[in-house]
Amino acid sequence: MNSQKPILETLQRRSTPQVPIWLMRQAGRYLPEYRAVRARAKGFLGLCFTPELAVEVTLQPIRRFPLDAAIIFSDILVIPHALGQPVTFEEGRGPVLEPIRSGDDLRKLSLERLARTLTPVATAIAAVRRELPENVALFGFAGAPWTVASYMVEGIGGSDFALAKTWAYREPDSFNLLIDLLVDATSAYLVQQIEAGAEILQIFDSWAGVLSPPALERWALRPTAEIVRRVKARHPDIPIIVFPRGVGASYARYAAACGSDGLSLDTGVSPEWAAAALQPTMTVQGNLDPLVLAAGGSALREEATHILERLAGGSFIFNLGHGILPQTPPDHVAALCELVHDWKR
Ligand code: 1CP
Repeated sequence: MNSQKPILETLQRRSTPQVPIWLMRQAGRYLPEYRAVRARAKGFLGLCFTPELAVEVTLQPIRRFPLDAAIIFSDILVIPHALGQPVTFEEGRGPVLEPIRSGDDLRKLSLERLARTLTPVATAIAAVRRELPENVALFGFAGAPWTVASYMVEGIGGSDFALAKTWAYREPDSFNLLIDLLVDATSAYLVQQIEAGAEILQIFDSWAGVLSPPALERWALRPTAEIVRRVKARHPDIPIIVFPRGVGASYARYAAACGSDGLSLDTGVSPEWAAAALQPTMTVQGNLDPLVLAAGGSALREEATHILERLAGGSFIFNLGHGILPQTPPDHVAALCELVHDWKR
């Protein structure tokens, strides 16, 4: 049934004639048609929770480029919102949350309204599935507990994580209650996405790389592995890709212990190393520098070729090492898709 979808074939470790490609954050501000829809939505969460609009922006990059997958338009911070934590998205500033800082604050959160609040995402997933070309697969996604917790505790992104880490180091038992709550919420939400029609999942741990190896094991790897285990217990045939950004040599720990089918590599991972250390047991995805895509020209051709030469011989999905940047010219995305699909294995 899925045999025409190269990404699903790849995740079953079968070789396809063309190297499949999709791009993290492929829907977004670099597309003028996204900015137009965003301008008429009631805020960013209004865009995520209005199925008609979420479907439209999910399909925009698919209409423009020969990508092998769509990813449902939403955000990792819909989970804190659905648990009852106020979240807003401010123009030019990114997400802002009313922070939770202690075990006491956790009492404000509840799983009770989770599935109902997130139903519009499921509705959008079902609608996208009806519209996608038959060779294009649909990703569902969520953030990993550590990354989502770090936004919940810090209140903003891109901080130094001092508050989240201090809580984790000083009061691991109460921090663990937050992580466990996120494991429950995220597992349930991912199952909901599969049952609505998601064919692959990606779990984003964008801030895994700030943790020491023991903290990584406890707060990032183990909770992520538990989510993978729970989702696979219900839906063993749905492939899962994990993106533990910035973890360096600990990618090998993820390959050994997180139970996913694929790993998404950040830009700093050497493709030679990934081919030797990860690809024998995992599908790997990555890892072009988003700034190379924004720059274009000969740098784009050289860097993309460097990655393809080293990884396209094994189980491989072309992607970026992190999300596409708003200043990226859409023409560069078209050129990259062509280069990847023309690659002769
Ligand atoms: O106003 C806007 O339009 C805001 C920009 C924006 C967009 C387009 C945000 C706010 N979220 C999104 C969509 C989004 N976020 C997707 C959609 C699907 C696609 O890929 O096309 C996905 C998968 C995400 C995931 C996400 N959100 C991550 C994980 C991936 C990553 O980039 O590391 C993270 C960390 C977030 C938090 C977030 N939401 C939005 C912003 C600007 C951020 C990052 C803030 C920060 O830098 O800390």
